[in-house]
Parts: sequence; C-alpha cells; structure tokens
Amino acid sequence: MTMRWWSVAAVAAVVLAGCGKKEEPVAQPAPAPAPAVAQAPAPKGPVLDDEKVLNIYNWPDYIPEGMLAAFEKETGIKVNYDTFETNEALHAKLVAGNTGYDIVVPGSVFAKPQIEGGLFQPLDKAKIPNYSNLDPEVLKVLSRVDPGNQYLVPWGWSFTTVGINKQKVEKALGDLPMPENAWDLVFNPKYTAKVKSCGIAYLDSPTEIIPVALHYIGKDAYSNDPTDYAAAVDMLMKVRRDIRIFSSTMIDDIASGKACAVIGWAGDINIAASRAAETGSKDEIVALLPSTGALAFFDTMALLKDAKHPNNAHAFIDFFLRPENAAAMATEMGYNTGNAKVKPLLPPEIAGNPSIFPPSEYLPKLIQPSSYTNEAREAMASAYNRFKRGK
Ligand code: N2P
Repeated sequence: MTMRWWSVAAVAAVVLAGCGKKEEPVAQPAPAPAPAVAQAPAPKGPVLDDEKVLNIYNWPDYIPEGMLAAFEKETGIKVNYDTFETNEALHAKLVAGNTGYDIVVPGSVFAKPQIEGGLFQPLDKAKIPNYSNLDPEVLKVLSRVDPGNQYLVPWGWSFTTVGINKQKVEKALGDLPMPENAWDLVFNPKYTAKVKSCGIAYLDSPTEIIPVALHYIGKDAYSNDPTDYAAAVDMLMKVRRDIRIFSSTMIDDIASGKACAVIGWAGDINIAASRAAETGSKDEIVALLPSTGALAFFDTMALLKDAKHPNNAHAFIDFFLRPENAAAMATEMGYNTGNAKVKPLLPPEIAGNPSIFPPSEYLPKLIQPSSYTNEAREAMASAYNRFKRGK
C-alpha cells in the first residue's frame, strides 16, 4: 500500500479542528480515538512508493559526501546511484530505453530534445515544497530549454571555460604575457605551442568542445549549421597536435599535474583546486572568466517517464532543494545549484568565488543554454571525430 503521509496529516488536522469546537456533555464518555490522535505527533513527510528504492543516474564527482546517506536514513529509501561521463552516453542509454532509473541528470543541451522526445514526465510541484527555494532568475533561464519549467530541476549549474594551473602556465609562456582572452591559451597556436609543454587537456565530447570553438571563431555556439562546425574544426586542427589529453573530466589531470590548461567545467576545476591543495600543492588552480564569455550549462534532475519510484524521486528532489544541501554542493563540489536561500549559509570565500557565483556584471557574458537539432548533433559528432583523428 502506498503511504500517503500528507493525506493522513490533513485528516488528523480536520479531526482536531472538529474536536475543538465540540462541547461534549459532561456525562458522556469522551470519544476514544480523538485523544489518541491528538497526543500522537502529527505524521508528516513526503508521499513514498511501496518499494523503498530510488535509482539515480548522474555525473561523477557531483554529490557531497553523506548526502545520500542522510536521505536514506531519513526516509528508509535505498538509493542506487550510478554515473555516466558524457551527455552523449546518457542520451544513448535513454533512447535505448528500459534504463531502470528514476532520476537522470542531463545537461540542458540534451534535456530539451529529451523532453521533446517524450522521455520524461512532468514534475508534480505539490510534492516539491522546497521548489520555492529556487531562484526565479535561474528558472527563467532554464525555461529556454524547459518551457514553463515543467520537467527539470537544476542539480548544478556552471560554465564550460578555461582552467589553469597559474604558476605552470606562466612558466610555460615564458616572456609571452597571459592573453587577454583566456580561450587563446587552448585555441590559439601562438599560445598552445608554449602551453603544451605543461599539458593541455580538452573535455572529450562533441557538445562540450564544438560550442566553445564556435564561440571563439565568432559563430553562434548553438548554430545548427554544419558549415559552421567545419569552420570550428578548421580552427581546432591548427592546435590539434598540442592537445595532450582528451578526458571526460579533467579533475585529476590538472590536480595531479598532467595538464596545466584545460577546457573544463568551472565546478570541476574548483574540485581540482581543492584536491591539489589537499596534497599540499602551492600552485593556484583557477577557473577563468574569459573576457569573451563562457558557455553556461545546467545539469538538471528529470523524472523518467517509466520511473518505477516517482514518489521517492519527488521526495529526493525536495530533499536536494533544502538550502543546506545547496550549501554543501557549493562548498564541497564548487557548483551553484540555483538555490536562492544558499548564500547566508556559505563561508565568504565560497560565496565570493566568481567561478561558483559569477558576479552580476559577468552574467551577460555567459552564453545561455540552448540545444541542437538531432541532425545537427550528428553532424557535430562527425566534425568532432575528424578533429580528434587529426585529419
Ligand atoms: C561532474 C560535473 C558535470 C558537469 N563533476 C558537466 N555537466
């Protein structure tokens, strides 16, 4: 049987209200059930599914320590948590179907076609009271890919940018000053020829690299035109030999010193910075805010159409939206979650970190999320593979 705790609480409240108004004759015995209800703490909590299980599919290095255990302890729900490394991998799995997952966390660039493809079910906001903690501005941006904010709740948002080990890059550049536009470090042969000596790493996915390459050459990052992809690849080919690593995340590459300049997600670059600091490194690892802008992305919780545990999923989404969990995401993971109640809970160095909370004057430079047609994505993938092959 499905436990409907909210409904039980509502009935109890009605019973109590009724009792308060009634004036019972002294001789009559008090109705037995009423005091029992009155003395018991009002049951409250989310509606849960019969099977106390929740299956989540998310990106690696994206959840604060102890968050799942706290949810499991509070609800008795066992969470199975698997990870994927690229939007392309998640998408292929979703299209194949029967994943067994309840919640998946696609990036905004794929979430739009996934919504349109009927893979998700709309969320029941009545089961997500903490939805009201979300920043309306963030929801407005997200409505570009989820009109009416029906399907997606932000897990983390950040931007694809250039991350560097400052000391190593400065040393590699020698007499050459840091470029004004940070993208030059990874896209301009004049710089890559030098920076390659300490290692350049790129994210390994067409929809991570081609959009920022398009932006660098002055094209629309969300162009659906294959001739634009060809132009982006022409530019990329000039630096192909200087790229040491293609990686699904560059955290360990930059933290351990295999790379000194990366195209990565600001949040993951923040994680790399903390890991390097933990090992006693004095080098500064920083996610830069390039003068020409960076590519904003939103990773979003979505409820699969065939989810077997939709109530548990809503309960988890609501749990995640508590301000203290948003604070853990910012503090431990270096990611913004779009929670409007988070700032007072943060230490100043996190609240003031521009790679987690970009200053308002930088926001217009962040390229807002959008998506591509399925055909364009295929063309983009083959353009990207041509670049990777180097011919
Ligand atoms: C993984 C974060 C994923 C961000 N640490 C890119 N979607």
